[in-house]
Amino acid sequence: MQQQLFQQSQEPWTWVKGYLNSRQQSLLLTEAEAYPYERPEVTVYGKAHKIPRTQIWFGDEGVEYKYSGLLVVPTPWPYYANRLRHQLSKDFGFVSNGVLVNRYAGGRDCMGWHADDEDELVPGSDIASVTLGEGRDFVLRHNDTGEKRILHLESGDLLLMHYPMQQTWQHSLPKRLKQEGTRWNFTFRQLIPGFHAGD
Ligand SMILES: O=C(O)CCC(=O)C(=O)O
Repeated sequence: MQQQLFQQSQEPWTWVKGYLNSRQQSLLLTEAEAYPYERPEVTVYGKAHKIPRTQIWFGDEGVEYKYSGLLVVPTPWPYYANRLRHQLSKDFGFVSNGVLVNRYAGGRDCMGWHADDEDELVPGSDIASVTLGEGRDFVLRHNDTGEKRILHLESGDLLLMHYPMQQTWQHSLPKRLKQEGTRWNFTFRQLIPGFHAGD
């Protein structure tokens, strides 16, 4: 497959536009439309609130993920999400044992500033993010300089976030009130299995 690779050489990410072809997008999207999403309540700075999007965590057995104080037990891998994980492994040697799928039902749904730097992530591992559906601005902000970058991620795009990006940049998906379409985002991660077994 011919791919267009945008490597911002001094930046710790690689943007692969059109990584998934239209057939791959359509098969994954049909599957993603049927996932049993949840809108959990999380506690941020001591205050409980429902997240402004829905999500589901798929992963290997024992790969539990703690997110804003919430322990998420993995749902077994669905067929096409698992196929994509193997494709990432074949194409980039990118290994993962879980994927967080976020569903943004229009431009009101969003994700605030954060870094994916939870303790259960395998130290030094990368994160692979795949977008489906509506294109949205994905915004990065450097921790020290405050410099911002906006990547308009379209359906089928892959963003490989290389170590140590999560230590030097935060990211967010801001509201875009004029946008109405649904966007799905798959972030494939490598977690330490059993990390939360004693919790
Ligand atoms: O939807 C996106 O592109 C961002 C997802 C994200 O930041 C995350 O899963 O941690």
